[in-house]
Amino acid sequence: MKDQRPEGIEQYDQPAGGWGALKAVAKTLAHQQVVAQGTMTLLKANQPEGFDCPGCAWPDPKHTSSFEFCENGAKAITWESTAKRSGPDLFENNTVSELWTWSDHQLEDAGRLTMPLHYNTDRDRYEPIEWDAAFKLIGEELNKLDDPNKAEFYTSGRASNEAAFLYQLFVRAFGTNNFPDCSNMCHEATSVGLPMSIGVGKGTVTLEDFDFADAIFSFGHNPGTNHPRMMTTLHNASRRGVPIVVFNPLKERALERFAAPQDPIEMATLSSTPIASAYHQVRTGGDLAVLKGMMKVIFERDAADLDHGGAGLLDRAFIEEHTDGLEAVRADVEATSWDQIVTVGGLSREAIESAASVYLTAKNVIICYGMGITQHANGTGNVQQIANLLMLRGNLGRQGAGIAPIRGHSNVQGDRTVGITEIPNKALLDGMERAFGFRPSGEKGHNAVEAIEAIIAGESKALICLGGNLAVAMSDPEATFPGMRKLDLAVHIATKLNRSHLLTAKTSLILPCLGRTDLDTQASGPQSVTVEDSMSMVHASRGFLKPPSEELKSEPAIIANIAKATLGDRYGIDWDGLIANYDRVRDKIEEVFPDFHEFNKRVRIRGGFRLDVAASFRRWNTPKGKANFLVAPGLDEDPLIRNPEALVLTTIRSHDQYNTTVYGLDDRYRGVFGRRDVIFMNRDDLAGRGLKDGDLIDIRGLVGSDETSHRVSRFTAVEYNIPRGSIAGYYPEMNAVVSLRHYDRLSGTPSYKGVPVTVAASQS
Ligand SMILES: Nc1nc2c(c(=O)[nH]1)N[C@H]1C(S)=C(S)[C@@H](COP(=O)(O)OP(=O)(O)OC[C@H]3O[C@@H](n4cnc5c(=O)[nH]c(N)nc54)[C@H](O)[C@@H]3O)O[C@H]1N2
Ligand SMILES: Nc1nc2c(c(=O)[nH]1)N[C@H]1C(S)=C(S)[C@@H](COP(=O)(O)OP(=O)(O)OC[C@H]3O[C@@H](n4cnc5c(=O)[nH]c(N)nc54)[C@H](O)[C@@H]3O)O[C@H]1N2
Ligand SMILES: [Mo]
Repeated sequence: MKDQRPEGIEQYDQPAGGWGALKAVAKTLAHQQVVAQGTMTLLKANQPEGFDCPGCAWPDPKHTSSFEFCENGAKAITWESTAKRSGPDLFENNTVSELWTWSDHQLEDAGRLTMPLHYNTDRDRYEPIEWDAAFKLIGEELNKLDDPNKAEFYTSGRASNEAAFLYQLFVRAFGTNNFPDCSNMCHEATSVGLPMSIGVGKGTVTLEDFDFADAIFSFGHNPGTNHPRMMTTLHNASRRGVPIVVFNPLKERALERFAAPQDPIEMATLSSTPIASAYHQVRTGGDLAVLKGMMKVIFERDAADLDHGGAGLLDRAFIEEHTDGLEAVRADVEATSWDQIVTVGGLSREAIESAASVYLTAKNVIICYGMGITQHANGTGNVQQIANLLMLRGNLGRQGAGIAPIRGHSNVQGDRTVGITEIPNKALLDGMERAFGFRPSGEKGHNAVEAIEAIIAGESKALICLGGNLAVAMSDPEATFPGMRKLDLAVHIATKLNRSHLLTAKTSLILPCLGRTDLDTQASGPQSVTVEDSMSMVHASRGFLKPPSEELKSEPAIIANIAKATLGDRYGIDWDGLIANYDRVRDKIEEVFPDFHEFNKRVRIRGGFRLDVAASFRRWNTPKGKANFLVAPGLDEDPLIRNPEALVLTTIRSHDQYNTTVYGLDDRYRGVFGRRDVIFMNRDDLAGRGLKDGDLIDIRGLVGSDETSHRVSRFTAVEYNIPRGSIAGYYPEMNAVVSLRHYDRLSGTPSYKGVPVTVAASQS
């Protein structure tokens, strides 16, 4: 009975999408007081003349010009174009200590920032400061450092190509490669893993490829919430009869059933379309086992086919001509027993065999994946096994087939393309020298975890953040927060207030910037910026709303001014000229990165253009010029998982949040309303600990912790359909149990989806 469930927990029986999604948008519009302007804004999202939705990085369908409805895109847009303001009164009436007690939701919900702010230590308040004074202060503080490597320059993936490019130019001219970015916490396992496999750290498919796929596999992503426009693609594929095989510990509603808000018949008849043809509830962290299991089946059936005089099931021509390393992978897979695979993967051998059958029956296969794959201690290994599986049957570099990492932030891929990387390669250094006449340092800089470690150790003294909420997004607030408070300089370029801004340093500044939806006017008139989506399409984005305050500057303008105040006329870079007309920034991008040839011309073509992804054409930019089959040894991501007391926690996004931005407290599709303090658990795991649905529990992380650290208390256990041994809770709250030292050694990606923990009845 419903009233026996914990408060706010209900069974959600509807399909994803449908009228529920339309109602949710109406509610968001009203809450942000943007009803009239809001609907107009929504109509311009992802349209040729409009702005790029700041929601996700899923590509726009080129051929349609009608409004593509997306509930969570609508939330992202209205959250930015809200009528609410964090003006001077807010900061005069509340000390930073008082603001600290506000929830993450309350901080951002106060509205758009309206003027530059400088922290007054004596009054414990942020106070207005003139822009010029702010820039001067930043320049002085940066120039006080005896080594440029003592500063960290963070980027969150909303920054446009133009902003990110100017930022890396400034930072490299300043003299460091310390570029921690959100990608380090997200798809870094892709950015590191895929170049080793296929010579490029990006996906190989285009949106059109989905029309030609014969089977689609989905590992560890939740498109109904995080990439809702992808549901149109999956919905169409399902209706064409394409099998969609899902691996996810949770039964995500949109991957089960989806009603397309665009589909008049489904809307009128309250019907929906099944999405997954098979749904495998893999154990958290069990993907490596499943992938090896599928390869094992393929090798076994291939051998049997050869024995019976067949031609085998592998694409031998492709393997021969294009790849290296198959035998080592075969040996690793053959040495892995079915017992191990079934135990670690949490799926039966039959289930894995049936998935392999779908794979073998399909001529063209696309494999999509998200954070369930990358945010593990063996995230890079996971990604590379996906590439292996595809290569066995030549499913790369041909129509309807390929690898599709589903990116996060709307321009996270573009930021990397235009130079936000702590490991600059020769092409980048050569390009910078060609375009600007100086050769930047080639020394490796800090990624996100390394930057935080250096800050905690007191080695790094200054932090500049181009967007984001680094302290809250990062693991281990117990270690991260006090570290941030030790800084000499903290600068945040932001649209809205968040907790990272409240971790004040000796000198702290908040610099308010324009968002995607705002009109950006510079000396030559209104400007467009450009972004790159998950499928390497580059296109323009132009905001049109009147900015929330006349004080706001664009991100490129803020960066150029910081650069001028810090560097003076070092290297003769004409910062004012560059920001007067962003075409000039794009000309420089083209000079540094030849792939952007005729950038200004091509970006003015409707729909933009695709950057060359060599692997899409079977050109492999690896040392041997071949795609590499790579071994990921073993199956367990962490020995602690073997601890009989341990459960593996995965940290997930609710339907009402954008990363650390919490729009609301509902997670509709999972049946959670009005709260986030819940942990999803299997019935047997509860019973085994003497617990039941609704009990208050304490959770303790086991990696790098002692009895008292990495603990959260008084969460409510919710009995849920999740495999035994796996539990799930919300990000960012659960970062408190994730150790900063727990990450993938190859890529540095924190293991947010594979945290060994213990759970017990609450002691407090
Ligand atoms: N509305 C909205 N849109 C977003 C975001 C947002 O927060 N809100 N964030 C953006 C960003 S930056 C990113 S990176 C993407 C994130 O998009 P996703 O990759 O979808 O991210 P998550 O919600 O973290 O969840 C991943 C899914 O993986 C599953 N999972 C967890 N552990 C495992 C595992 O071990 N194996 C497998 N196979 N599955 C597992 C979870 O059940 C969940 O369904 O979305 C982007 N878009
Ligand atoms: N436990 C756990 N931790 C995780 C994850 C997880 O799944 N589990 N996911 C990780 C992932 S995938 C990512 S990408 C990171 C996200 O890490 P971040 O990118 O650092 O975090 P966001 O929450 O996206 O940043 C939100 C802030 O960005 C600012 N902002 C919004 N729009 C703009 C803009 O247009 N310009 C500027 N300058 N600022 C803007 C606002 O001030 C807002 O408060 O978190 C990571 N952390
Ligand atoms: Mo992300």
